[in-house]
Amino acid sequence: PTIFRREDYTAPAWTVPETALDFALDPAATRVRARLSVERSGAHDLPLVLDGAGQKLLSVTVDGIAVNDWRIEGEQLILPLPGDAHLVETEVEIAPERNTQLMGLYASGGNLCTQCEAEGFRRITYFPDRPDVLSTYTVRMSADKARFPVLLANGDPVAQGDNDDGTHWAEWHDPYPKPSYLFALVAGDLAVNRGSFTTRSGRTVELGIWVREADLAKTHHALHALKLSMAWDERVYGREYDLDVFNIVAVDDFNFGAMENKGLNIFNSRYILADPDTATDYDYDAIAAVVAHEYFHNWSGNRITCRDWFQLSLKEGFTVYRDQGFSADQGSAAVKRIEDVRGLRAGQFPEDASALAHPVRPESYLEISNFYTATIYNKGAELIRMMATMLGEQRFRAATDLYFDRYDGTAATCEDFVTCMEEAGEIDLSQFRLWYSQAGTPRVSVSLEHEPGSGRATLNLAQKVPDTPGQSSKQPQVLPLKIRLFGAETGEALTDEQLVILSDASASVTFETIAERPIVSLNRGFSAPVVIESDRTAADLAFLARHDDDPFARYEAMQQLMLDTLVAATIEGAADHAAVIAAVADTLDNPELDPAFVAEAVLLPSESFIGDQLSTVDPDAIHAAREALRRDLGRDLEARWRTAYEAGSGRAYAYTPEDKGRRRLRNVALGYIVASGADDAAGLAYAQFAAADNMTDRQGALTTLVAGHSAERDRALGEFFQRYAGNSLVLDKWFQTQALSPADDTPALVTSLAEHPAFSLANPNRARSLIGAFGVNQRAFHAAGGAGYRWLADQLIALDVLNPQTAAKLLPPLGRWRRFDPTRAALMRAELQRIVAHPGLSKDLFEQASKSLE
Ligand code: B3K
Ligand code: ZN
Repeated sequence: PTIFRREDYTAPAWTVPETALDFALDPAATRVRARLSVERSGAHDLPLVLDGAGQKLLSVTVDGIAVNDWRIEGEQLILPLPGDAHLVETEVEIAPERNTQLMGLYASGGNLCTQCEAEGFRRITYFPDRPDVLSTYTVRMSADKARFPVLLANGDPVAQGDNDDGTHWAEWHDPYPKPSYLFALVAGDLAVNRGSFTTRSGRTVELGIWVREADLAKTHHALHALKLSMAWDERVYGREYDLDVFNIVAVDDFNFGAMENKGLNIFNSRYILADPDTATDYDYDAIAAVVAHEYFHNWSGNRITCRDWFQLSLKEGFTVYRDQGFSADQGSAAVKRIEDVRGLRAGQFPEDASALAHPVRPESYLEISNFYTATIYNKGAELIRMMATMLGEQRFRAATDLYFDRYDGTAATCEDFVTCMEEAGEIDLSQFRLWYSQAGTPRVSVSLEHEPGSGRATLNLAQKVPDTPGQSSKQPQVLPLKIRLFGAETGEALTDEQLVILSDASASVTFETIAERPIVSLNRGFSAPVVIESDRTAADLAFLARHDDDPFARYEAMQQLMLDTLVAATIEGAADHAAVIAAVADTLDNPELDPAFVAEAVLLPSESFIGDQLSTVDPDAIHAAREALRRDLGRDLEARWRTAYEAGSGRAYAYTPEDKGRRRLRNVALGYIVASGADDAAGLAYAQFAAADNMTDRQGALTTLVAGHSAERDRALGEFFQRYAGNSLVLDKWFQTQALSPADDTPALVTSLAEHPAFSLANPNRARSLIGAFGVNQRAFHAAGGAGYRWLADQLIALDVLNPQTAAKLLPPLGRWRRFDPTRAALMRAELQRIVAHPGLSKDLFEQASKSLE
């Protein structure tokens, strides 16, 4: 397969200022006529090259005359053209109902919809399918009126009408030039929840959320979130919406979360539909975040797009940073930061430590779909955050203003963005750019010395960026570390918060007039996405967990204390739990802390995060160590857990930050009560399950029950399935909860669930709910013998035939073989080899599996 390289970029030889598309829509056979006005760019005699894939080409004309001097090379249509400007028309036929990849035009639940990013447009029509060819689109659609009463496309509606054969038509026009990956259309039988938003300059935008009729009542949260997002982007970034309509359509079959098509976002229905009975607090938060994310792309992605796919983080990293800021403003910013860092550590750090590690701006790829990763998205967002920290709020805003102003209407690069940060921020970011080119998570070691006599304290810092595939002997990066010193005796802050920028391999910072022994609060707010190795003792960490004024640092001290204990217990078979128990008790006893924060702070690090700290992951020892600590925390603090549980009980459901926090702490407390082994525990969990007036409490109780063995567990699983048999999003939770279970029967259960009549590989949400969840269940997936590895490989091979993109996304757990003992590693490698050798493998899965073997 062809390797695409960043260094090979060349500007397009032909531009396409205008595109007119005409669709005769039919699930079995859709005809697409494309009329492209093309212009030669610069002096050259290259032919016009149009990308295509999987379609039947019916005709080609140039300036209205049929031609036959074109040829197909690979999947491209090569057309020599004599002049500098022509009108090129093609007609093709495609079959949406046979499109199981869900890229291009496809059918979902009887409706037709599109997904074009990154390279799906070429599955609809022949076109220069690359993000730096911007064109103005006019789209005409016709379809059977009874089956497809609603016809939507990008931009504004222009005209519509009925034909006398039972079909109807509609025409849409998008005045903003856009790349082909932002094209969208939807045809279907849909109902709409309408709203409107008045922009700060007084324009009225008509909003619509389109779903199947029965789901209309579940669209209010998403519509509200959309309005909040529109106002937030005006206030925080000065960005106003630019069309008269903004539509969102929810579909059940979707390869990822949602898509920011200009004026016509298409969403996975799990990020739109919510009511208290079917969606958890987590779902509500995620819906608001994804609605905001896609909306924010209108500026960071659509008005300014990417020059090539190596620049993907230009739009994704920045837009994630923007949606994180939005969510932080809706509730507790501290808890949001904790959640984001937990996500980074669960998803991106392991990627950076694996064979699939790649820089935020990659150098090469086989299949671009494989690069929609936590590194591009979440590490990319951390890069923006570091620049924002170094610039300060005002200069960062000036820099984003400059960026939006200078590059509006163009396809830009990461370099363009950084240059704006430098110019408006009056800062030199030459060395900072290494964050874009070097992969791997920097490790920072920290020690603090104190001379009581002179009152001098010295903080010693050293950094190392680990080797990653194809990259070794890396240069030191720019690490903005927020720090503060606290007095070990008084608990007082001894300094202000300082921003230390570590840019050398090592450096020291000195502090004078430090009378008492200082303890350092480090990387406050997680100001740099690094791993810290410090010489702080358990007592120091417990101290910070109690006294630090930065909530993130406080959480972090607690996590580090737990992690040190769990790592020791894993290696030595047992550890002293007293310090952790005392710190948790202290946190639970502190009336000033917000319950949402307490819930985060008392939660033990996940089994896989503990594994990430070890040179060789021992899943069984980790599980045993963590369960032992959970049991002791449950027993020793049982009265406190019951108090916390009661404090959160007896309230009617409301989705407010306060109630969310209470529910979260209550469910965490329930987990510890069950871990204590108390006789009434399963009964208590079942009672919560049965009485719950919302999905957060119902699923919380179910998760707790599923983690153990009891009659209540089986009863709850059965009732849950019956109650939600007709709701596929909730059934996903039923599969997922079982696949994530730490109980010892999970491998067997997952194998049988794959045979369940409600399971299907064709729906990506369902496939992910079982296969994806099992892959990240460290204990179950790595159960001795390798049956889990074999099962995953079988599923991926089967899924690859239908949907390569989704299959490839689920492969990484198998690629982590280097982190495990030789027996497990050999079993994992054998499955990767089996995948690579499978005939007819997609390049998506081939790239992931073959790179994982290297
Ligand atoms: N831009 C899309 C992701 C497309 C993924 C293509 N494999 C959604 C988003 O990031 O907003
Ligand atoms: Zn995005």
